[in-house]
Amino acid sequence: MDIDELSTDILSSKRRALARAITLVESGRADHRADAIALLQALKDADHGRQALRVGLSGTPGVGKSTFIEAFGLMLTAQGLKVAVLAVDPSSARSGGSILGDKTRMEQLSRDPNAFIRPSPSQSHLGGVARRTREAIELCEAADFDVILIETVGVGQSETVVAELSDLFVLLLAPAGGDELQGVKRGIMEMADIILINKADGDLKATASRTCADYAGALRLLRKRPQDPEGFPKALTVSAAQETGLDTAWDEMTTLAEWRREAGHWDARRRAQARYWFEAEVREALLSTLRREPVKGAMERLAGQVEAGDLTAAAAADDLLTTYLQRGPGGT
Ligand SMILES: Nc1nc2c(ncn2[C@@H]2O[C@H](COP(=O)(O)OP(=O)(O)O)[C@@H](O)[C@H]2O)c(=O)[nH]1
Ligand SMILES: [Mg+2]
Repeated sequence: MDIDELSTDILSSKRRALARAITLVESGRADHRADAIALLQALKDADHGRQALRVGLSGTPGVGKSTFIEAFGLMLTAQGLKVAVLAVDPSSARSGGSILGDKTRMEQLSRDPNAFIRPSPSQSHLGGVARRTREAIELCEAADFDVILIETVGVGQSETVVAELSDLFVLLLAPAGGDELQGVKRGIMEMADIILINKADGDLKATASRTCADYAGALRLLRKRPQDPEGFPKALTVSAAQETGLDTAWDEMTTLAEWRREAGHWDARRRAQARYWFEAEVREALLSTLRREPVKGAMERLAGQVEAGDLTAAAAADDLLTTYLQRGPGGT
């Protein structure tokens, strides 16, 4: 694989090169992994200075994510912006289909020359999906995309992953009657920069406005975050189907992003995310070492000795780590 050529082609925004590179970072083969690492480093070394606005988008199935991305994406490409759509879909391995599998709802966007849609590959664990998405984001950014939409189904942990991958985190909700805040976990609320109540049209319009007011109230009760200007996080109503409120949503996103950029929060967040993912890579690599030979077998043997009462758990763990991680005994 010619890494220099691939890197040059990505920097020249060649779509096929971008698609190939994403396939490369998705591969589980060791030689592919080495190429992927070299490619990503080559792009860093090129110092292209390109930054897309990375928008994380989360919501439960049926809330209208695909419909929203299609309409919102087309609005942005019509403004001349280049838009990439990626997904963090921890369920894809189980369901066999990806979150963006319903490409029918994104038919127009997928044909748009200024858009690039990449479904989530089948992966067995969230860590693998997170890494692939993080690297795909870097590739899209190097290929000069202006906006990267990162979609996820709200299943708890995956929102945290998406928040750690994005500059802005948008939560999509459906209109709901009653005074229950739809069981949205406080932790998720606290991550949101903008809450969009979708389906604010037809019979649902009035309910959507009430739901929006409820969430606006709930957001005001949260502790003020240093990375927010006055009035953020905020709740808005939109209709992806009727394509209303999308321009306002975009205005709010860019206003917030600009403010954060000027106040230094944008760079600070990206630096913190870089550190977070480095540490995650190290942890993941250590864990996979444990799952591979020779450590796996050694662990099995030691476990047997612990079970039999011949070794204490602490002594066995110390033995394993000392032998295989070249760590001094008793260290942590
Ligand atoms: N009334 C209305 N229906 C919508 C809107 N957006 C999506 N839907 C409908 O909600 C259903 C789920 O939409 P979809 O985009 O597939 O949701 P996803 O599972 O979050 O990707 C579909 O039947 C859509 O037509 C909207 O703005 N208004
Ligand atoms: Mg969908």
